[in-house]
Amino acid sequence: MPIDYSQKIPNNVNLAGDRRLQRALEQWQPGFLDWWMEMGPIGFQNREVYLRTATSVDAQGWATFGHVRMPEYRWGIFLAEPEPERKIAFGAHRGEPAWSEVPGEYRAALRRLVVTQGDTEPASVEQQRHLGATSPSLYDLRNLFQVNVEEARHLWAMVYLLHAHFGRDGREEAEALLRRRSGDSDNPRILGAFNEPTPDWLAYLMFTYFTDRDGKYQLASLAESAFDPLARTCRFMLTEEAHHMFVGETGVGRVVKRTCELMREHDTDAVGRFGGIDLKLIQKYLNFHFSVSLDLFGSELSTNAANYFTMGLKGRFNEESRDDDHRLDTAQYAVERPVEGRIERCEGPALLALNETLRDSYVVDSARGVARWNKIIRDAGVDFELRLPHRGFNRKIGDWSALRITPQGEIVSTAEWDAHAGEWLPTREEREFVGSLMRPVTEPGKFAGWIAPPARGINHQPIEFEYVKS
Ligand code: BYC
Ligand code: FE
Ligand code: FE
Repeated sequence: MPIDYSQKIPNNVNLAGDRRLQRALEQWQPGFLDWWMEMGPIGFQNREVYLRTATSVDAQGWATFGHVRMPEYRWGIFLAEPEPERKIAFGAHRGEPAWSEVPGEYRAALRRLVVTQGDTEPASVEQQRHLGATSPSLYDLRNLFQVNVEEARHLWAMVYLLHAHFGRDGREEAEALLRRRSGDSDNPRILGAFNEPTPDWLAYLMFTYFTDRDGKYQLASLAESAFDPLARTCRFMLTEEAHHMFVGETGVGRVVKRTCELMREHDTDAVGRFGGIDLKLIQKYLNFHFSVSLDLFGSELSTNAANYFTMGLKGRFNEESRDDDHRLDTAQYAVERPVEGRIERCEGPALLALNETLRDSYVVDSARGVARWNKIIRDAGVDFELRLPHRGFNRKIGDWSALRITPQGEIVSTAEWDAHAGEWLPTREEREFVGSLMRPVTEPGKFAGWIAPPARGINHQPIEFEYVKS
């Protein structure tokens, strides 16, 4: 079904054919817009931004680009096309037809997953709302806003499921999603990383590289769900997610490139006085955002994850291409864990290790972009290598959180950790320094001195295009 843009809420789920649901969502819509005006990007709500709007949901889907004011962005409900006769690919119900409704016995668990996923989306918009004031270019400003409107649409995606499939408690959860606030001590967002501030553009670029990538892996797991509406909505969200990670990978790459240029030009590692960000400091930001994002996968061994899998609610990354029984009745999986002061690989039931299995895929994927950043450094003739820290470093969730682990993966005492933390994570002074570089550049085609221009513009437009009109 094509997307119907004539409706108050654009959709491809024939909302007009279900008046009760349509009315309920139309009642939620003003609250959403209030939230967007209150917690969305500060200072740019009246500006025209060159945004992409989805106009089709197939994988090669094309999109329309044009200048729009963000509050007029057509947030809507877009599900990937159904797969005819789709069968459940894993768990106790493997081989049975996928569900179009929520089975009563799985309602609470499924609602929890949908709410947790939905909560991260507005949280990220809240975390990034003040960045517009210090954008390094109009190109970057536009990308920030593209990410923001799409994350807000991801909230719509989950709210649709709550309204359409979870009755009254679903509607209450949809309201609560508009009430929680990132970093609020009374009513915070659900997951840790989404309550951290995103104080500057380097933090934001790292966030879109590392934290949006958690989104990719979680959405891909939910895209396997036996609950077909969830699977289809996540499949479409993943096509939007690709751009968010592109912003992160190319953005950090451009910072790295600029730093290397300054290093060559001034023949020094310390580029701070020339308005750049030292590679060592980039490494510290990387350490922080990688470790915080690893926490988002949950504990190494998790009965929640095992239950979600067996129930058919949340699968593995690329579930169908895996060569096993897809039930994990007897399968084993090796997990790296701290055991009595040593780090060991322990075999255990694969079913319990699903969070770690997903984290493993994420770590491999994360390393690919780091390798591309290192190529930029090598090509500039600079002798330095960025590295992912050990997975136990700076963890707050799971087995590692009880210990202090260096980026190299050594177990150390709390005293030793505290003495060295400033070498591994950005210090307050360093964050202040990066903050001091964040001065807005608003002339089309111009870029702040700490970041290189991109290789090309958006949608074949030139780099000096007026991506955000004044
Ligand atoms: N912070 O069995 P465990 C995205 C809780 S990002 C706080 O280890 P489980 C995006 C947990 O709830 C993708 N609490 O965990 C990116 C549990 O509580 P109970 C978001 C945490 O349940 C950028 C207890 O600790 N999507 O889309 O297996 C921009 C023990 O938990 C945390 C999803 O997360 C934490 N980090 O797994 C915008 C998908 N971790 O039961 C958007 C849906 C764990 O003791 N969520 N806890 O009360 C899930 O699949 C699971 O909830 C999790 C946790 C993977 C997050
Ligand atoms: Fe999202
Ligand atoms: Fe995202």
